[in-house]
Amino acid sequence: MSKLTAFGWSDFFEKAFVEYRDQGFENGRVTIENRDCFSVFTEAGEITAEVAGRLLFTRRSAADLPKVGDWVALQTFAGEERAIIHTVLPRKTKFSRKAAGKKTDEQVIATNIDVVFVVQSLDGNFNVRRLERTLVMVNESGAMPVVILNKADLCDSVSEPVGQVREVAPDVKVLLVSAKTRAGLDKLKRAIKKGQTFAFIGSSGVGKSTLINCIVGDAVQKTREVRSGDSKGRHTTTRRELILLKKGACLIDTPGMRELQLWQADEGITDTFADIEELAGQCHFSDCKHIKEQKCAVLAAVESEQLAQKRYENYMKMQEELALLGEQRKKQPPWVLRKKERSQSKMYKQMQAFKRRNKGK
Ligand SMILES: Nc1nc2c(ncn2[C@@H]2O[C@H](COP(=O)(O)OP(=O)(O)OP(=O)(O)O)[C@@H](O)[C@H]2O)c(=O)[nH]1
Ligand SMILES: [Mg+2]
Ligand SMILES: [Zn+2]
Repeated sequence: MSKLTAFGWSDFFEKAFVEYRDQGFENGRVTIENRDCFSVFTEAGEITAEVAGRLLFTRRSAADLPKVGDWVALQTFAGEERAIIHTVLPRKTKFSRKAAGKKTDEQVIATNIDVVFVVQSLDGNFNVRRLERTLVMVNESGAMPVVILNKADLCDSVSEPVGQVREVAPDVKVLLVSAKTRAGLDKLKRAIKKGQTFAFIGSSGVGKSTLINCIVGDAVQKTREVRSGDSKGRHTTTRRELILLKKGACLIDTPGMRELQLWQADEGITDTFADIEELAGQCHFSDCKHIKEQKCAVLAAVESEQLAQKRYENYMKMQEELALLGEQRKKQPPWVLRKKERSQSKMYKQMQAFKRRNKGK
């Protein structure tokens, strides 16, 4: 197994990379994304890289720029630690959300993930509705979700939350763990396979970084006490980072996210709410919206309590959110956004300054 294969390189990427290899480019994986530069892991080790101007100006949106987890084609220079990222290779999976705030931009959190650990903690953070929402996003990403319920040591009746997860996600694996007492950690460690990439996602303070430290066996990630009283973390992890495990396999730590707004999640909803989608197929009207229509199988199931009211409401809320996102995006042509983004980029400003200086020469 080549070094890069242990960290996720596969035929999928090789096929796309061949033409670049022929042109003398090297392959590498983005481990850290900073404002203007990236850390990239290559056969020769970790290097710092910048994005090629051509890529910066031909991209359709910010989502096309390198993200943590991306495999890229690099131009390296003998004897130098710096490199230039020429191309981002096609992504196998992509975890996105709508950018926080009013913008209607896609924000790519991380890419080429095989398994997303959706972490919640049993100290007041546990929330089935948030779990449903996160599962929609993971299912949409193409990665496999696994639920981790951490801080089992702080909960007297663990079977209750576990049961609730099983109810909303019968096909998803649930790991009950405590990073503090180390209960369940063996199972978690066994789930981490060589050559695969695992991302940890969940609110601040649930213990993502602590779990990663347990797996690595070293304090590679900073962790911090949650505020007593409201179970809220303090956003200790501030950037996404891909961590290479000695045995092969990659872990991606992410900062706890306050908002998880959906980004294009039709398939994610279909997968996560398969029960409701199936019921919808039995509605009398094929375009039934399940709001007040006659002979609506979904409403009938809520009525008979076969479908939990709260689950139905959460489903409807997400459908509405997606419809709204679609409308807002239609109103805002893509070039408007692109122009705004470009005018803010450092490289763009430098280029403008260069042009001004050379004017009239
Ligand atoms: N009681 C208990 N505390 C835990 C457990 N796991 C983690 N903690 C504590 O929870 C606090 C927050 O843990 P972190 O690992 O920093 O949380 P995080 O999810 O990485 O948070 P952000 O980086 O802010 O997103 C730390 O004080 C940990 O010691 C656990 O299983 N039981
Ligand atoms: Mg953290
Ligand atoms: Zn209906």
